[in-house]
Amino acid sequence: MSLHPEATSTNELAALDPVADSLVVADHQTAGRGRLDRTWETPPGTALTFSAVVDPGLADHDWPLLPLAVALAVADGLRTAAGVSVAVKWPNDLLIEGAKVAGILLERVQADRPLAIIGIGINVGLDVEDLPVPTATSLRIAGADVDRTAVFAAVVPALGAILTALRSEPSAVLERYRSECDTIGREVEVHLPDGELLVGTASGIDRHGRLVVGESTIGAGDVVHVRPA
Ligand code: BT5
Repeated sequence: MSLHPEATSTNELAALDPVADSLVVADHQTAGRGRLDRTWETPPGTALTFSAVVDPGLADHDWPLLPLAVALAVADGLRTAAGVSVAVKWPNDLLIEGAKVAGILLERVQADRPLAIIGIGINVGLDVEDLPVPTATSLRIAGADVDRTAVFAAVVPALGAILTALRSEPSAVLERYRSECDTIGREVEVHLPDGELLVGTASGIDRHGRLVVGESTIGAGDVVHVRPA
C-alpha cells in the first residue's frame, strides 16, 4: 500500500505503474476525477480516497459487471463501518436518503495483463458546508461518527470478498445486484453520453450489467431517480 499526504488523483497515480493487488491511498486529492472527465472534490481531512489495482481474473464479457460488484462491496463496507442504510443507484453511486455519499471510477489498463484500477471516493467527515455539490452527503451528515481508517478497514475486505464471488459465480453477483439496486422499478431520466435524454421506468439489469428502460438497454449514462414507479 502506498499512502500519499497529497496526490492529484489516486487513479492517475495508480495508472503510472499499475501493480496487481496494490492500494494507492491519498489523504487529500487535488485533482480527483469522476467519470466522463468530471471532477471529484473533497476538502482535506474529510474523505477516504483510494484506488485498488486488481487483476479481476474475469472473462472479457464479465468485465462490465465489475463496476456493479464494486458498488455492492462499498455498500457492504459502509453498512459495516457506519451502520448506515445505503442504496445503490445504477451503475455504482452510493446514496443515503437520495444523496451521494460515495462514487466509484473504474478504469481498465493494460499491464502484462489487463488490470482494473478501482477508484473509490467516500465522503466521511464532511459537514454540510463542506459539500462540493448540493446532491452530496457524508457519513457524518447521516449521523455516523466514524473515522476514515475504520471505513477503509471495512471496505477493503468487502472488495476482496466481492471479487472472489465475482470470479467464481458472476451470475450470483449479478442476481444480488438486481435485488439490491434501488434504480429498478423507478421512473428515471437517463442522460446519455451523446446528450440525449431518455425517460421511462427502469425495469431491470441485463446479463451485461446494462440498465433496461422501456425498449432501451443502456450501457453508460447518468441516471436521475425521479420517483418510485
Ligand atoms: C464518480 O464520478 O462518482 C466517481 C468518483 C470517484 C472518485 C474516486 S476518489 C479515488 C479515485 N481517484 C480519483 O481521481 N477518482 C476516484 P461521477 O459519477 O462522474 O460523479 C462526479 C460528479 O459528482 C461531479 O460532477 C459532481 O457533480 C459530483 N461530486 C463531486 N464531488 C463529489 C463528492 N465528494 N460527493 C458527491 N458528489 C460529488
